[in-house]
Amino acid sequence: MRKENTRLRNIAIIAHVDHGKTTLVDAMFRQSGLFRDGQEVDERIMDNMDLERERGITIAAKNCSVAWNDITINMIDTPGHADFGGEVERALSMADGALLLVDGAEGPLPQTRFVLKKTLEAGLNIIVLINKIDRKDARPEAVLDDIYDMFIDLGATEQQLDFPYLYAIGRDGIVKKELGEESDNLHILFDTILEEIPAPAYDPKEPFQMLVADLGYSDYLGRLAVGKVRNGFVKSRDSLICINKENRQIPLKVSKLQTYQGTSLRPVESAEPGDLIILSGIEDVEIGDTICTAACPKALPRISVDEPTISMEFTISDSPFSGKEGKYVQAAKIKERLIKETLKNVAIQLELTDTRDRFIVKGRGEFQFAILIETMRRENFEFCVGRPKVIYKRENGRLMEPVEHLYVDCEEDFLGIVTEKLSIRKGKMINLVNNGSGRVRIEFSVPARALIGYRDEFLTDTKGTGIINSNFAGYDEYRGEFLSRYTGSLVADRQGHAVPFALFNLEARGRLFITPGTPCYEGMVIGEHSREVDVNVNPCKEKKLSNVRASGKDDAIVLSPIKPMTIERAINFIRDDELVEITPKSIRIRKSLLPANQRRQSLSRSA
Ligand SMILES: Nc1nc2c(ncn2[C@@H]2O[C@H](COP(=O)(O)OP(=O)(O)OP(=O)(O)O)[C@@H](O)[C@H]2O)c(=O)[nH]1
Ligand SMILES: [Mg+2]
Repeated sequence: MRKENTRLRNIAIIAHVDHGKTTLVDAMFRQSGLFRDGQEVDERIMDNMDLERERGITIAAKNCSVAWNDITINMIDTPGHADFGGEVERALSMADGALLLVDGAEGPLPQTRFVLKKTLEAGLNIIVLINKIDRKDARPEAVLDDIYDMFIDLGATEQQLDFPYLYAIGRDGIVKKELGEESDNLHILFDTILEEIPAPAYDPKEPFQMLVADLGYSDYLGRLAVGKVRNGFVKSRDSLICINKENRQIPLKVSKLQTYQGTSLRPVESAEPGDLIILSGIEDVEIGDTICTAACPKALPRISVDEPTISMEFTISDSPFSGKEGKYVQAAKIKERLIKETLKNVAIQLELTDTRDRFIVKGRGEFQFAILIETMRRENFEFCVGRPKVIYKRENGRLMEPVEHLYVDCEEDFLGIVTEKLSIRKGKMINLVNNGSGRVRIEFSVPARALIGYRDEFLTDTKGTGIINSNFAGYDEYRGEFLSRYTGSLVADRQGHAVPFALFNLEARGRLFITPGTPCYEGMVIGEHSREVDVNVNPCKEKKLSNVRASGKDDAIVLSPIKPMTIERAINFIRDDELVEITPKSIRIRKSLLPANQRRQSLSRSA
C-alpha cells in the first residue's frame, strides 16, 4: 500500500515564455506571508541570475517554497523559452502536479504545447490558470476553448481533460474561479493546489531513495545534489550510496541536509518522503543518479530529455589578439568549463574530437548557445565558436534532418514576403487562418537549419510587428540545399586600427560592424558585403595628406551609426568558413583561415 505525505505538495509552474510564471511566484510569496508587510521586494525574485535579470527571462528551473494552512508547497519555476525545454523535463521529475499558465490574450503557444505534452506523459495532475486577464485584448473564454482543444489534440485521458481552471491577474496577485467574481487575492489558487495536486506518494516499506534532479555548488559544502525523496527517510550523517550512469555504486556520507524555505535553504536534521532536499556529502554525482541505501540498491529510471538537435564547435582562439582580453584561453580550461556545463544542464552534450583544442557542443537551439557563450565570457574565457549546425541522422539509408513546426502571426500585408522567404528555405505551409482582423496566423513545417538566422530577418520583414514561435516537430527527410546568406563579407587585409576615412569609403560596399579606432587584423570580418562574394579591404587607409593642410584629422566625416554586435547576431551571421571570436570585452567575426593568400588557395581547391 502506498502512503501519502499530506503535509507537502510539489508543483511545477509551466508555460510558454513570458506568460507570467515568475511574476505569479512573486505574488504567491507575498501573500503567503514570506515577507514582512511593507518590506521592499525585488520583482521576479526567482530570476536571480545576472543574465535572467538583464534579459527578463528565466533560464534555469529553480525551486522555492511557500506555506499555506501549515502545508508546505514546493514550487519549481521553469523557463518558457523553447531552448531551455530540458529544464522543464528536469523540473517535472520533482513534481507531483503542474500549474499550466496560459496568457489570456495570446492563448496556447508552441511551448505551451511542449510543456503540456511532457506533463501529460508524466501522468501529472494539471491546474490551468488563464493569466493576464487584465490585458485589453484578453479573450479568456476563447483561450479556454483553445486549451481544451490542445488537451484533446495531445491525447489527454478523460480524467486529464477534466482539469480545474482558474482566471488570474498574476501581477496583481489576483486569482478567481469565475470571470465575473470579485477577488483581491490568491487564496483560491492555494486552496486549489492543496485540493487538486496529490500529496507525494511513497512506499512505506522501501528505505531511502532519491533521484538527483539538479546540482549545486557551495564553497563550504562542495557539490550539492538536489531532488525529491521518493521513498523512506534520511538523516544528516547517514551513510548511503549513489548509483551512477554505469550502474557503479559510490559510497557517501551525508554531511548536511537542507530543504527549501521561501527563496532560501533551511538546514534540517532529517527529511521525509516527498521532500525536495539539498544533500551534500558527495562530489562525484550527476543529474539522473539515484541516491539510496547500500542495503537496498535500486536505481530509479534516469531523467529522460529530448535529444539535442543543434551543434556548435568551440575552439581555442588563434587570432593575433588572443589572450589580450581574457584570462582563460587554454584548451584544457575550455574543456573543463564545458564539462561543468553538461553536468548542470541536462540538455547540453559535449563531444570531444580528435584534435585537443576543438569541442562539439550539442544543444536545443542557438539561443541556448548564446546564453552559454555569454556566461563563459563573463567568467573571463576567450574562445571561438562556429556556425550552429543541425544534427542530421540516417534512417534506412536516408538522410534525415530536424524539422520545426513554425507559427507565424503577422499583418496580412507581410504574408507574401514571409511565405516567399520560407519557401526558399524549404518550408511548407500547413495552415493559414485569416480571421479578418487584418492579421493572419500561418503554420509552416520548416527545416530547423532554415530558422538559424531567420528570426532577425523576419522582424525586419514584418517591421517588428510579427510574432514567430516554433517547436521541434521531429525528423524528416532532408529537403535539399538553400543558401543561408546572400551576401559576402568585408574582410580586413591587414592589422591596424580602423580610421574614419577608410570606413567612410567602405560604407558604400555594405554594412559595417566596426567603428573608428577598432583594432583589426588580417582575416577579421569588419562588415557585410552587399554582393555575394567576400572582398579584402583596408579599413586603416588614411587620407593622403596634402601640403596645404598637414592635419590628418577627418573632421568632416560623418559615419552612419552601426548596430552593436551581439552574440546572437554574430552566430547567426557567420558562414561555414567563419568563426566568432569571443572575449570578455569583444565579439569579433573572422575567417577561419586568416591569411588572405591561404583563403584564396582554399577557394580554388574547393572550386
Ligand atoms: N498584463 C499583465 N502582465 C503580466 C501579468 N503577469 C506578468 N505580466 C508581465 O509579463 C511579463 C513576463 O513575466 P514573467 O513573470 O517574467 O514571465 P515568465 O513566464 O516567468 O517568463 P519566462 O520565465 O521567461 O518563460 C512581464 O513583463 C510581466 O510584468 C499580468 O497578470 N498581467
Ligand atoms: Mg520566468
